[in-house]
Formats: sequence, structure tokens, C-alpha cells
Amino acid sequence: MPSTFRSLGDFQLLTDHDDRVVATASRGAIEIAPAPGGALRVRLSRRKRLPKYHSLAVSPSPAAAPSTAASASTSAPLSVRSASAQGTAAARKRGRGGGFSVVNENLTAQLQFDPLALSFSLKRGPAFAVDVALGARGERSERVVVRKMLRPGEHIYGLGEKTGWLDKRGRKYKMRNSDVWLEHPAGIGNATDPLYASFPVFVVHSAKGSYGIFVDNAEFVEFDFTHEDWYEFSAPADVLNYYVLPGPTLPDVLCQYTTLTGRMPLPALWTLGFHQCRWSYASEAEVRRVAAELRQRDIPADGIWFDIDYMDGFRVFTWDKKRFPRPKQLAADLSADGFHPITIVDPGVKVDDANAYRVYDEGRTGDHFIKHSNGEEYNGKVWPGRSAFPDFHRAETRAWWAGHVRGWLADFGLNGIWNDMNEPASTDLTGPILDARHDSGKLPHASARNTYALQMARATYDGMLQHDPDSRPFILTRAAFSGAQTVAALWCGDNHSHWEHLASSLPMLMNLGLSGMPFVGVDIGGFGGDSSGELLARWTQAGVFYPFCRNHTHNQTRAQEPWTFGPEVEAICRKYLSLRYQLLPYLYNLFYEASQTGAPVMRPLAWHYPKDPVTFNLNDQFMLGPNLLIAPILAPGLTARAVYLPKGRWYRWSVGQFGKLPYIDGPTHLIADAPLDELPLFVRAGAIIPMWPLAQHTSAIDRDDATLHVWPGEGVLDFYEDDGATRAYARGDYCLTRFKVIADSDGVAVHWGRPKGTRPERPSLRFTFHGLPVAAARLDGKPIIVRQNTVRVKADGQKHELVVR
Ligand code: MIG
Repeated sequence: MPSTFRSLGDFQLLTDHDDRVVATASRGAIEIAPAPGGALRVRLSRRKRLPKYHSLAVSPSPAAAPSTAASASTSAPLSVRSASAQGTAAARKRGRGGGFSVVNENLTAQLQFDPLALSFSLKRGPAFAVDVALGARGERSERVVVRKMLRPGEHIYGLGEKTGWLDKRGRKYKMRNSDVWLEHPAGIGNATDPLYASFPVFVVHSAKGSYGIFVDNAEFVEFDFTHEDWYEFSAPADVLNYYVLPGPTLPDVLCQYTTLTGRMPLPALWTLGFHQCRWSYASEAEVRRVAAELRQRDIPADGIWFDIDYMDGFRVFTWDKKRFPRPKQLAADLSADGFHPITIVDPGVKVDDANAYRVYDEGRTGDHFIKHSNGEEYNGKVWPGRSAFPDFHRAETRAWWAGHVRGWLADFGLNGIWNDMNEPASTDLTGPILDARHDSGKLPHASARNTYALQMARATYDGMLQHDPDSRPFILTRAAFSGAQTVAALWCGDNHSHWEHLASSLPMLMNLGLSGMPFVGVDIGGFGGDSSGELLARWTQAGVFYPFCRNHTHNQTRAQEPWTFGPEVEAICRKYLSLRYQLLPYLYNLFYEASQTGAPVMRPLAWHYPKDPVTFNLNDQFMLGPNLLIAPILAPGLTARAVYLPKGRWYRWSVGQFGKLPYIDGPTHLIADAPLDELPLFVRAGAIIPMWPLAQHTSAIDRDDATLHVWPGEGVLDFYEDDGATRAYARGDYCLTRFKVIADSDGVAVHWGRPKGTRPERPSLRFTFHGLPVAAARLDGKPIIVRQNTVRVKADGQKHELVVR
């Protein structure tokens, strides 16, 4: 323990309030309170008095527990515990020997008095999250420190967007939203930290189960996982707040965490399509050319992006009139061709001459910019030059910004907003940004920085909803904090065209998913540096399985659109992007699940195989939902790779080939062939995977024409369908049908029930069976026609049984 460490001192007094318990010691206090979703909240103070609890991450009205048993398409149903939707469950408290316990639903906190320490347990379960030391440290004891026991066999996941392996053991991490540029081909082991976003939440997982800790402090929180027997987290604040998420499974932890911090609402379907970006398509002609090429070359795409050069001198909410003389017409033409235009909007507002730039003038008059402690406007240098920064922690400023966003969308017919530089990135001009104050001077920068982007995204979201109250706003953000999942998707900033950055995207994105952030991706092909044809081909093969799928590159690098490396690479990109489009109903279903339970879309194998130690730090494979296992090629020159298949039966993906397919029974390692045009992709026996016919953009998809692809085995699909665009689903306009597949020695049966929701069913449904030759089919006992392993069934809202042999 460093010499400056001070314990909280001797226990003095226990106060039992109705909704919380406070133990005071000579140099501090601990408060324990029940929290929604069966969690407990702990507040550790280095003073004897606890200020009022305040959080920008934990919503005052917690997300409801999953309302249906529809935890989507998993062979074994998710064991999601029902959370108490209404506020907190009352604590049951009882004294015991030298301690005291607080209980919320199944979770008990045991408070020991001498020395003050906490441990937790689920009914009859062993103790976990056991304190080994509590106190404060630093010259003025300015950092509150919690140290807890770590056991052999325990692994650490989460922490959001971090470098390093899936398992965070062996590293220290800091939460401080930062604009970073990794010059070197730093691989997974690269120690760059912090990055752009802060998610101070982690999961401790072992074959015995999982629990989570969410450190609810926006200050620069630090984590230390370098020790054998304990881990530590600390915050430079008077009070450290943390929630214990009891699990006992990974899905439980995510459900508990997102009950507190909220879940991602359903995205608009188009946002799951392919996005083409570059810094920058800097003229109307260039944007039109790229859009036309995507269509001519049959590269399916929905998003087309406008990086900073569309603006007039980088002034936000303006267009460069020379290069974009008719932005409204341009957006309308793009929309007519199935593209969704998205513009970048940075926080920095150009400091301009009086009456030259409305946004700056209004910002000054309305007191909307952050100021130094002496009351002067903080200015830093960003793209527009000298700039001021909106005070997004202030409600009036958020409303002002929302108004601009609303106008921006309405005036030009745009569909999405891209928030960059929102850490905020800035080169100080008027003095250090750390001296700036937020929320009308009430909040020091060190407490406001990590939530700056979150508050900006919330303002943006509000503006987008004002523009169209029935829409599903789309925001892509670089910086973020816990809770950002409720308003934004995230990409991981400036990666590079290095194989190592393709490889490191897997653990980074999987850990973001385990931090409650399902809609994530990295720049496909790499942002900095020149990509190569082989790298782009391999990156696209992996990237079509990222939840967010965008090709993007720097303005000083060679072009990186799918066709720029010749016909072979173009064909590979087309093949895999087309597969993504056909798989969109499966992907959309996973987003539905995320909106219900907080489950990630892109998952480590440990999510589905939590007792299998081979999965615990498996960095080079991932699952898209329960049924697809992706093992991308992550290094040049390879035409085969080792793949781990966990317990159960697996098929290599081969839609289009019928008859008997070879299968592999796990757990096993195998060498999978992977010529440049093939990605090792496996499907779980018992999978039901909905697919749509291929189209070049989401609005052209015939969504009534769905096929359920079935691989023999045991499985469930809760097939969720809605209009993919509006909020009508919240009024019941959806169709949710549960399909079950059961296999026996000589055939497969699919059962389904009456759909839920008021949305009419699609007129019919096709089933295609894989892995067995189908000679005959019976629907509710009556023979029906089979062609190419496929049968078509008319929808009638009733229960049915389909058996094929
Ligand atoms: O200082 O807008 O991460 O995606 O293309 C660079 C230009 C600012 C950084 C973003 C990148 C974007 C670029 N931006």
C-alpha cells in the first residue's frame, strides 16, 4: 500500500434510513442502498458527510425489465432476472455480530465494522466483490480507493473502448476521454490509454459465474488489474459511487447494468446497412460519383457521409456554397436513390467577427459557451481555428443546440449526425481546458469532461426527435460515457490500416458490447495509413459482422472504397456486403434483443459458453448472436487458420448448397480453409436464421419475402419484425413469432406459435433446410411441396408444425 494511503478510520455510527444505510467512521463514511434491477449501490466518502447522489449515467427512471420472454434466438433461454421496474426495492436490513447486512432481492451486502469492509453474496452463494482495503490516497487524500479480492480463474471484461486483450487482467486503465493518434502499428498489446470513450464498468467472470461493478463517477477513474490477488478502482473525488451487479451470468450482469444506465432503442433498419465514408467527399460532384459507383457496381450501401470539408470554413451548421451549392437537392437525390446522408457536426464553434456567424453570436448572447474560472470564455484551437465550446451540461444550452440540429435536418433532409472531436479535442488558447467550468460554472472540467460527449449526444438526439418525433434518430459518436447507448452508436476513432488494428478491433468491440454499448464498429480498411487490397478484403469480411459497418479513411491516404483495389477485392467486398444485407433480419433481431435485455450484438464466445475456459480470453473469434461464429483472417498471407468450435455441432456456412453437409462436433480446434475470397464462418446446429432477398439498399428490400434457414438441431428464434423506421412498435405495431426447431434421427420439425403484436404477418414464409436432403414435408400432418430443400407456408396467424424428412 503506498505510504499516502489512509483508511477510513474506526467505525463510529450506523444510521439506518428507510432507503439506505450509512456507516460513519472517523475519516469517512459508507452508504449502501438498494438499486433497480436487484443491484446495490455503494457510496464511499472520504468525508463524514455524504453529498446528495447525482449521476448523468443512471437514469432516474430505470429501463424496464424485459417485458416478454423474448430474449431472442438462443438455444437455452437467457436467464434474465426480472428487474423491479418501479424504483428501488425496499432494503431488508439486519444486524449481525460485528456487522450489518443490506438485502435487495437476492443480493446481500455484508458490512463489517472493524475495519470497515463490504462483501456481497447471492442467496446461499459464496461471497464475491470482497473488500480487502478501503480508503483514500494522494497528497491530500484526494483519491477514494476500493480494493477487492481477485481469485485465480477470474477474468475481467468490459471497460468499454480499451486497447489490449479481451481479458483486462495484467493492465491498468484510466477513464479520460482523449483524442489520440496511434502512430505505430501498435497491436492488441499496445498500451495506449486512455482512448476516446469512458465506460467505467467491468465484469468479473469465471467458470463459476459473473458479477459486475459499475463505477458511477464521471471523474478520471482508474482501474488496476495488474495484481494477482486483488484489483483496485479509484476516483479523484470526495465520493466514489459504485454499483454491484450480482449476475450470476453474463447476460444477467448486462441486464442489470442496462436497467441502471438504459438500453439502446431499436435502430432504424437503414443504419445497419453499409456506410461509405472518407475524409472527405468534398464536393457535390464527388459525393454523386461515389454514390453512383456504389450502385453501378452493385455494392449494397445505405449511408453516405459528409466529413468536415462540406462546411464553410469548418463552421458547424453551414455549407461551403462553392463545393455544395445545392445541398438540399443533393440530399433529396441521394435519398431517392436509397442513400441516407449523414453530416459530421463537431462541438467547436468558430469564434467569428460580430454578425458574421449566427451560431457564435447566439452562443455568446445566450451564455452558451464554457468559461474559465475567471469568467472568460474558454477558447481552443480546432478545425475552424479559434473556437468556443458549448456548455452541454447546461439544459438551456442543450435546448439551443437541439434547435440547430432540428433546423439542420429539416432544412437539408439529412438522416444522421456524426459527432467527432467531442472529448472535446482542443488545443488550448486562452488557458488550460482543465481550468474551464461547465454547467454555468458549477462543474469543474475534470468532473465534466467524460460526460461532455454524452450531453452533446443527448442534445442532438432531442433535436432529431423534435424534427421528427416518430423517428429513430441516428447519431455516431467518437467520445462517450456510460449511458451513451441510449442515444448513439460509437466508432473507435483513428485506427490505422494495419493488420494489428484489424485484430485488435475484435476484443475492443466485444468489450464495448460487454459494457452495454451494442452499436459499435471501427473504420473498415483502417483510417490512418494506406490500406492494401488484401487488408481491405479481410477487413471487409470481418467488418460485415460488426454491428456498425463503415468503410472510412484519412484525407492523406489512398482511396479505399471497395473497388479501388481492382476487381478481385471488389468482388470479395460485394460478396460479403451482400451477405450482410441478406442477414439483416438476423442482425435486426439481435438489436431487438439488445433493446430488451442489454445483450451485446457482437459477442465473445464466453457469452454463450461461459463455463468453457478456452473461450475466456479468445481474442480472434467472435459470435454474432447465438448462431454465427466468425473466425476472420487477421494477418497477411494466410489461406487457412485455426478455429475453436465450442461444445455442440457446427456447420461451415454454405447457404446455396443443399443435401448432406459435413459437420464438426465441438469442442475442438480445426484448421479452416480461407482462400482470399472465403471467411471462416460457422453456424450452430439448431440455428434458425432469417434472411431477406438481396437488395442494394434497405428500402429496396422486399421484407415480406423472408426465408428462415434451418440447420438441424435444437434452437429457438423469436423473430421480431416491424416497420424498421418509426416508433410505431411502441404502440404495438410489431410481429413477434417464436419458432422452435427440433431434430430427430431422420428429420427436423419446426414449430411456431401465434404471433404477438398488432402488425399483420407477412403473407407467407419460406423455410430452407440445410445439412440434410429433404424428400418430403408435412405441415400439420398434411404433405406439402418441397423444392430445393425449401417449402413455402402461408401465414394465417395460427400455430403450426412443419416436419421434413
Ligand atoms: O482531426 O473530421 O476520427 O474519423 O475523418 C481529425 C476529420 C478529425 C477525426 C475522426 C475522423 C475524421 C477526422 N477527424
